[in-house]
Amino acid sequence: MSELAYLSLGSNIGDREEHLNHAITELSSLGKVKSISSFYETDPVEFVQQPTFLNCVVALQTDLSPMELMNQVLNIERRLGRQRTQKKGPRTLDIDILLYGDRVIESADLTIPHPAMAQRRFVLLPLAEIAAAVNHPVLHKTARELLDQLPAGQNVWKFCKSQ
Ligand code: GSY
Repeated sequence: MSELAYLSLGSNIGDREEHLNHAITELSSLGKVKSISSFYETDPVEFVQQPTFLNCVVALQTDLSPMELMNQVLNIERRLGRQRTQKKGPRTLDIDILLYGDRVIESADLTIPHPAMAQRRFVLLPLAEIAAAVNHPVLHKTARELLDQLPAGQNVWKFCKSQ
């Protein structure tokens, strides 16, 4: 049965816009891309001594199971040249599965909803742009409510796409 998944994409090395666009094209082979948020320039969080990120959120209708989706996402990251050298450090492409329908999954390899999503403005702002009413199945709040309750901080601003 197909499910609607939400994925967060980020890049802070090289041609970030090209990396996100390339990843979205690759994601379209895993199901139907239903919506794409604007791209946002975002200050790095957690490990802050690194370049500014470009982030967006994509809604993907897919027949893949959560584990299959995770494995395919890892393949896309590898194809775009991601090397996991420094934890939380700069990356050509990062794709996180935020939500997979209303499913709650806690396995050794995969946690859904993404454990940090409710603290991240670079996730919640683009998510609320395309799915303000989507439910967080653990916190029982919508994307808009989670965004509204974030403390001030974490600069995020809309990116003007090049032609
Ligand atoms: O988990 C996503 C990678 N990442 C990001 C990101 O995508 N955007 C911003 N702004 N900060 C980040 N810190 C990490 S780690």
